[in-house]
Amino acid sequence: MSKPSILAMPKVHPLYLQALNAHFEVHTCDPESEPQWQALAPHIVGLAGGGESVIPGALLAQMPALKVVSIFGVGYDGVDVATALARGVPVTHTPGVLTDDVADLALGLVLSVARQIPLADQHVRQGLWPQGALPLGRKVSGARMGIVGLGRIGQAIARRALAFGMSVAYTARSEKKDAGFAFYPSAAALAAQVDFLVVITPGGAGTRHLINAEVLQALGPQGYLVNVARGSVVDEAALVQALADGTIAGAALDVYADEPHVPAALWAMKQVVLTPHMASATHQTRQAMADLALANMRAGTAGQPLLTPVPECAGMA
Ligand code: NAP
Ligand code: 8YV
Repeated sequence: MSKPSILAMPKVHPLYLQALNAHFEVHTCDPESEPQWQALAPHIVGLAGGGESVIPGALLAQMPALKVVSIFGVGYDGVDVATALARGVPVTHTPGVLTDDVADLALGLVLSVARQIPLADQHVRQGLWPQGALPLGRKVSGARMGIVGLGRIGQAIARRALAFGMSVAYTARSEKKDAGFAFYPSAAALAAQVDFLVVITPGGAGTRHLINAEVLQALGPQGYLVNVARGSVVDEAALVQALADGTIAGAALDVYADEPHVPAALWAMKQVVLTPHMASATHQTRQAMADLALANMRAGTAGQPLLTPVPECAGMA
C-alpha cells in the first residue's frame, strides 16, 4: 500500500524528516519542487513545519484533504491558526520536551553575558592574557531576575535562578498567585526592579515589540536583557540604540527579527552575546521533538486523538 503524502516546509529539521520518511511520502515545499507538490496538493494529508515556519492561510487552502499541521517546536506564531481552525484542520506542537534545554540556555546566556565568558575565551585564544586581565564582570548569584512570560519555560528558568540565589519576579498576561514570585503588571514595571530581564513569551501579534525603548530605559544602565523567545518580541532597532548609548549594560540573544540575519551593529559589541536560535538544539531534545511531532502527524492523519494540539485546537483533539 502506498504511503500517505505529506508536505514539509523548507528547513524542517533532518531528524523530523527522517522520522516522517519512514511512514509518509514526504514532499518538500520549496520553489524548485513546487510544480511537483502542487500536482499532488489534492492528496496531501499532513503539513510538517518548524517553530520558525511561516504557514499562511493561502497555503492551507491549496490542500483540501489536509488533516493536520504538525509543528516541530513549541512556538507556532508563524502558523495561521485561525484559518486552519476555520478549515477544520488542527495544529499541533511540541511543548514540554524542550523546556529544560531552553531554560538551561537562558541561564547559560545570563552567565555568559554577565561573566563575559565568550569574550574571555577569545582573550585566551588570541594570546591577549599575558598583556593583562579582562575588565571585571557582573556577579550573577544573588542578583535580581525578572522573567517576561511565566509559562512552562519561564517557570523552569525561575527554578534555575533560585538555585543561583537570585530573587525572581515576573510579568505575564495574568498573575500566578501560587507561583510565589512578585508579579508586575507590565514589562516596564518589572524591568525597573531587576538586573536581568529574561524574555520567554510566544511570538506573534500579541507580543510584538513588548520590549521597547521604554522597557529598556526602565531596565537601566546596570541591567541586562536576555531574549530566548522570538525576535519579534523585542524592538531590535531600539535595542541596538540602547546598547550603543549605554541605556542598558548588555544583552544576550538567541533569537532575532530577521533570522538568520543579525544586525551588523551587534556583532562588534563586547557587551553582547549572540547565539543562532539554538536553545533546544541538543541531540536528546531534538530527537524527543521529532518523536512527538511524528506521533502528532501519525495521529492526525489517521484520525486519532492528537497528543499535543496547540491550545486553540484543544477542543478538536
Ligand atoms: P507557555 O507555557 O505557553 O508560556 C508562555 C508565557 O508567556 C505565559 O506565561 C503567558 O502568560 C506569557 N505571555 C503570553 N503573551 C504575553 C504577553 N502579551 N505579555 C506577557 N506575557 C505573555 O510557552 P512555553 O512553552 O514556555 O514557550 C514560550 C515560548 O518560548 C514559545 O512560544 C517560543 O516562542 C519560545 N521558544 C524559543 C525557543 C528557542 O529556541 N529560542 C525554544 C522553545 C521555545 P499567561 O500565562 O498569563 O498566559
Ligand atoms: C526550534 C523553537 O529551534 O520550539 C520552538 O519554538 O523555536 C525551537 O525549539 C524550532 O522549533 C526548530 O524549528
